[in-house]
Amino acid sequence: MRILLIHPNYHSGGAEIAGNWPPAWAAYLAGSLKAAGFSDLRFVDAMTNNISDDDLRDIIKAEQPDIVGCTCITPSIYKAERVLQIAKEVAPKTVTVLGGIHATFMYQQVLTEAPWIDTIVRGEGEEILINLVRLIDQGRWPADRHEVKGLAFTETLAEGAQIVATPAAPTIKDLDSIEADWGILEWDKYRYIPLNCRVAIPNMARGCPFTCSFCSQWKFWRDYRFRDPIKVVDEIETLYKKYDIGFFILADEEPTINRKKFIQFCEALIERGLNEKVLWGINTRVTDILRDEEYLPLYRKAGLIHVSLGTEAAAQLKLDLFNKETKISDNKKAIQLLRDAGIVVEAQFIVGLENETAETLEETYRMAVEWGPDLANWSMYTPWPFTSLFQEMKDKVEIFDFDKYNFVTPIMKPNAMDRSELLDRVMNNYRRFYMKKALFHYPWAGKGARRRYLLGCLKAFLKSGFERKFYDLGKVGYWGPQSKKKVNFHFDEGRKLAEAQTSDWIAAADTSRKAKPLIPLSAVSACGGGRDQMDAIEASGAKAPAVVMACGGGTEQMAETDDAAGAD
Ligand code: B12
Ligand code: SF4
Repeated sequence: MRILLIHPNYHSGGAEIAGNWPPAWAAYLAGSLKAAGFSDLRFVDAMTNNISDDDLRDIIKAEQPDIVGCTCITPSIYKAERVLQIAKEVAPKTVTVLGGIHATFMYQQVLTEAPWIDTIVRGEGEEILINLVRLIDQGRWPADRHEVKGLAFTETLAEGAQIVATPAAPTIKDLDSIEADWGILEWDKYRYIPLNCRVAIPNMARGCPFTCSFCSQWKFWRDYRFRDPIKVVDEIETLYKKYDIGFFILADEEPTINRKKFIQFCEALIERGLNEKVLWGINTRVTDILRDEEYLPLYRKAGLIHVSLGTEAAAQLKLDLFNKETKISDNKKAIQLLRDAGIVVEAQFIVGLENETAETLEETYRMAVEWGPDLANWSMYTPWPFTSLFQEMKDKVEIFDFDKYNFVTPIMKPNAMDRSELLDRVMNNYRRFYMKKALFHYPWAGKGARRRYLLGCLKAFLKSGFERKFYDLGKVGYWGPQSKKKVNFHFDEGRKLAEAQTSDWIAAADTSRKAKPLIPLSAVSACGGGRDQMDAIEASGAKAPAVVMACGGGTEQMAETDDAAGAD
């Protein structure tokens, strides 16, 4: 049974300007497949190696795999569909499998527009893929495919073709049962420009207990689960000793929510001396930083150098729309605390909703200067069709060309300006912010790792600026304010929206919560869980929280409890 996993060759000038990143999905799936006895496996990273369709065709032809598995997020969906089309053309007997978030929720549309895809794996891939591969190995594909949970496929019946989804598979409760096989990656390709070293993306926790309205992640992973922090440190030790990584980011949505485990993780890194060898970064929430003020020096000592904070907005109204349940004043405080602890802090703003104006964009710049983060990031609001915010505003979305759903292309047109004006103003914020930082901040930011890191980030920015990759500026033809009238986003306006399939998914999530109902309600509410979660909890018959706090920092947070849902 020969399996070929492929990461599609999709690029957009956002986070990837910091270097080449190893696709974690492939390592985690490969580890599980090998543990189940399927070791004839190869991985092709078409993105990092910038592999053309023709070259990919030759590779697949030479391999003649039994199964080709490809990943997709929303923006890479068309590239992923093309990868599997090529696979089908050159190896017609191969079973083509697509996984990842976009296909999970948009399987109807994907299977309709790409009928060469034999099946979609919905949700977390490890267990479902093993079940699928076993079925194929036993010669029971496609006859018994209904028996595998978590699949979607097209079935040809007498009445015609019909798209079928089998019941959603349960989430993987014991994340420690998964061991990544990082050995399938070509390690010398994965370099992090700011530190000029190899980079990895291990995964410590899956899911998020919050329900921000613009975000798809909490919905995708359903319940929140955490690995044994010591096992994660073992993995990092291997990544350091065997693959020579010098930096990693945790792939997690929110690794700090369980403070007790996060502290164990930090202490184990220190005990093993890994903190002296490897620096790392995380995404997290403002509320956790405020809660953990006293632990920030420990986090820094453990090697944490970069925290990307979901500050999201400069206006409280917008935070409320996002169901973020944080306060503007919290943002400033969290940034200051991180900087005081010697940690590089990045503030993220989401811009480009329909009510964005020149003034609101200016306000985000003013806030970025006033709050004083080391790095700031203005992401274009991207209406993932499976999010609650999208459901509320879908009448106003005009562009369904998912290739451009990438945080750097303005998908929404604000009422008060056109898209190129929006891009220009965002660039104006970047120019002013980083000019100030480059001249007055980074060169004087002490002597240690923080300064080195910041100068490295500046190098990555400059490199992508010169190459015109930053924000896809080269592709859209933006050369500065004078060129804004000529900008062309190359939208394919012929693309139409199809409904996302989330209802069975939400029902499955609710069921899994019912099975393990004791989400510490104080934690959920204290950290900003919205109605969706609360409904699930109430439906489960659990007791409602006595106090619903607007933002984090409650004494009963998950950090203090081990039997919290997702705490282990
Ligand atoms: C690390 C990361 C990156 C890295 C590395 C990407 C890479 N090479 O893999 C970098 C920095 C390059 C990056 C870039 C971008 N990213 Co990014 N990234 C992430 C992050 C933080 C973690 C992803 C990860 O590794 N997760 C861990 C693995 C194990 O999970 P997974 O990939 O989902 O895989 C599991 C399942 O999906 C499934 N599965 C996945 N693929 C397959 C395939 C098969 C065959 C099967 C069976 C199963 C399966 O099984 C896996 C194991 O359970 C996520 C946010 C998050 N916390 O998840 C955003 C995220 C994936 N990124 C996102 C985006 C939009 C982008 C960019 C477009 C942004 C930009 N303009 O720079 C680019 C696109 C780059 C590209 N071509 O893929 C969005 C996607 C949203 C969406 N709805 O599509 C996310 C979710 C962030 C967000 N806030 O919304 N990203
Ligand atoms: S905190 Fe909000 S934005 Fe971050 S992963 Fe959770 S739901 Fe998404």
